Amino acid sequence: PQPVYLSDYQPPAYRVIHTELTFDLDPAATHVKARLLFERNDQADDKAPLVLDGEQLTLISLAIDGTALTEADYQLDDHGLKIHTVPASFSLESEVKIAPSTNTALEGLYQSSGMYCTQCEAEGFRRITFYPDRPDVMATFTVTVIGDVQKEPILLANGNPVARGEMEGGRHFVKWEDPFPKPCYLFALVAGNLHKVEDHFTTMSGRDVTLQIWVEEENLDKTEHAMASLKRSMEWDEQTYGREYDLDLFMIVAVNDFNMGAMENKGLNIFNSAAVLTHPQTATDATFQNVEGIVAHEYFHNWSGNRVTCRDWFQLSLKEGFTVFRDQCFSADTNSAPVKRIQDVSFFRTAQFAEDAGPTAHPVRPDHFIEITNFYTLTIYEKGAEVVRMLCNLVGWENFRRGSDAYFERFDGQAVTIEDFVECMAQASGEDLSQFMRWYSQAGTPEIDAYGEYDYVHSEYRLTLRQRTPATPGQPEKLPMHIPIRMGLVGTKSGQDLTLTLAGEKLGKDAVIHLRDEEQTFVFTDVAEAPVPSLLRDFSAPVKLNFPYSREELAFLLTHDSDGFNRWDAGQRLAMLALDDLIAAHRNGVEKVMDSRVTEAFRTLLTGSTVDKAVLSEMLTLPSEAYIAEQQPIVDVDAIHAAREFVRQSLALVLRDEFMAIFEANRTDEPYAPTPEQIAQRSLKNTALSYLMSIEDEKAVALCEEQVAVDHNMTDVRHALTLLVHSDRDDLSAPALKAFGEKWAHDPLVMDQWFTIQVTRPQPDVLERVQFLMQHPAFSIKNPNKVRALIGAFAQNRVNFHRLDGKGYALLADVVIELNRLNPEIAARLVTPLTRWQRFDENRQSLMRAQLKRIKEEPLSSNVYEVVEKALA
Ligand code: DPP
Ligand code: ZN
Repeated sequence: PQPVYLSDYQPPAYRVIHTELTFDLDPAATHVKARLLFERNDQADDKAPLVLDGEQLTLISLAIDGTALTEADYQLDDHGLKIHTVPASFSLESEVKIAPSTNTALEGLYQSSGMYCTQCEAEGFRRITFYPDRPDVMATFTVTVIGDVQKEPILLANGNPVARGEMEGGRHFVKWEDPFPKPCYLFALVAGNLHKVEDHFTTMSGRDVTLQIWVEEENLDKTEHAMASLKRSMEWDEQTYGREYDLDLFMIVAVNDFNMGAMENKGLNIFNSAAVLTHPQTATDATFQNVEGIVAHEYFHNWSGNRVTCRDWFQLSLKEGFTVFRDQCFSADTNSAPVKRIQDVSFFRTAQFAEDAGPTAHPVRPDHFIEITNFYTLTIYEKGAEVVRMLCNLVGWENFRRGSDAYFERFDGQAVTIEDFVECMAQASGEDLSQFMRWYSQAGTPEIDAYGEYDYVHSEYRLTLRQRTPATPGQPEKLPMHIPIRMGLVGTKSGQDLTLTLAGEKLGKDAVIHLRDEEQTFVFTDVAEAPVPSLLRDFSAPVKLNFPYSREELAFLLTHDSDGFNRWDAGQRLAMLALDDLIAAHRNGVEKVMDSRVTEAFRTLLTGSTVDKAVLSEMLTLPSEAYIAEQQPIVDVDAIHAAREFVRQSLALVLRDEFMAIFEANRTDEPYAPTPEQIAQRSLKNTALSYLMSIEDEKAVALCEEQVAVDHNMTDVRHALTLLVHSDRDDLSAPALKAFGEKWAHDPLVMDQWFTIQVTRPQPDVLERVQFLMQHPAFSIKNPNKVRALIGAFAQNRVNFHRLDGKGYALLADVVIELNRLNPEIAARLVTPLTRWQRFDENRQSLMRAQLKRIKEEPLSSNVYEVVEKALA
């Protein structure tokens, strides 16, 4: 497979003015007729051939302006069709045959639980018909769907239904019109025996929009939260960005087999059922919040993605980074803002930093790729969102909003680039953003070494910052980045933020300094007392910042920093220092000793804390094993696990009564509601229970059993069941797991949780469990959710996946090899943990590489090929 390059971009020679499609549905032989109105672009050569994409299509007929083409008129291969000569404007009629029932890749038109559905982003439409499958070709669509009256009573597509009727042989049709020009990746079709929940929203200009969520009948009671989230999103986008919905109908459909979380098809969003269905008995608080965020994300795409889309797939972050930033702000406004930020950053620093440091590292705007589905990454999405957040902070919200208004107005109905977006922000603010653009082109996480010095004599604080971005594949040399650092100086006597005066200018008590050079020194004057610097507040840039804090200084920031995020981060840094010592002790076979400063910090949090419950629960949570691993030069999975368990147990032994008091104080019999208050309370209570279970405290064991049995909500049940299963009390957990599995055998989303609970436990029987569960009737390798819940979750089980006999790696490779044939997109994603082999000891390195090589010997899809090739380069 050959890469495509951003620098090779050429505008299309022909544009599509209107697209008319007719689908005659059949599992093995769906006929798709297309009538496409083409016009040659002015700049194009009048001899330019018409090039259409098409894969896995059986061509039945082809005509231009009513005249059938013969084989001499065109050239057909596995990737498409080239028609040698065409007029300046013409209509192309084609008919093809496709087979939805055997489409296991879940791209294009396929079947899921008996219904038909589509996934076209990025390049799935070429599996539906011959078409210029690129986002810079935007057309209006008219779509007629013909199906069986009994099997497919519901026939949906984008836009508004304009006609429907009965046909011969028990068939019927519905015709849909989408008046907004769109690229074909936003096309959608759904057909099946679906049921709907309906609601309404009145837009800011007073238009009534009908809202529908379509599900299988048994899921009708699981749509309430998604509907409420949708209405809140619509209102938020009006109030925050002035964006109004544009069609009279907005539909969401839940499907069980889906590669992604959800898809923003115009007027017809298709969702993975895991990203839309909730019920207190079946979904956890985390799922409720996730659903809210994804519903918002897809809805927000209606403007940031659909009305204004990407010129080419290298610009993917233009819509994804911006839309993730928008959904993050929405969730922050709707829930606890500091907790949202803590959770996002905590995930980001673990997973995106790892990606940015690994063999598949790429810039927020990549400059080449083999397979675009491999680029729906944390870098494009989450780092892209961090870059937009920095832009927003750099220009200020009001300018950002004016820039965003200009962007939507100027480029409505167009396919544009990241420059177009940033240029709107530069114009709205007058800022020079040229150096800032490097965030889009340079891969890798910038590292900042900071050093500070207080001069008592002159009352000055000198802060020196030095930046360096490590080499990444294909980018050995990096230029300095423009890094905004929000900061304060916290007086060690007063415990208060001191006023910042820089070069004679008073900046207030919390300010942003701009690091642009490789090294810069900032001299703060009139600093009345010795300060501790609080740097990178609210994680103001996606960088690693090192400052030689003492443990006393971190304990001080933990209680005094005015920035909630940095208070949390000080606690994490303090815990990390203690963990580092314990990891070293474990490796050297020396007795482990708990750092009393950590214990005392926890005691203060548990007894005298004024922070709200949601934040408190985060502050009581230790860095994850994955995050700790990211901080080590060589990952020692066993030492990390042992050290972290030691800290948990030490804290639980000393602070048992305090944890128990927190648990008791936060129990409630209130009926379940996914409100921020209740979520915070449950989170805090369950965090306390986790500590108590780490020492298998008898009372805690009884409380877990009780919490599973009361079955008040899935958050509590799942948490308690997980604690039991992950403890050594198999006498209790085995019957509880069995009962749970039987009770929920009918609910695929709950069975996913049942799989995950079992294969994430630390006990050494997990590999055998995975093998056993792969034979379970609820498991199917063709369903991406099952693969993620069982195999994906196992690969996150650090002590078991990284077994020294290599069997964990071999199991993953086996599954990747099988999935490579069935669903290349999911296979390529699943292989990720093996690509991080450089981070481990030599023994594990060679075991992991051996499995990568074994995969590489297979006849590979371009998806898996690209990832494995990079990993072994
Ligand atoms: N469905 C994916 C998302 O919303 C791709 N657009 O991010
Ligand atoms: Zn998106």
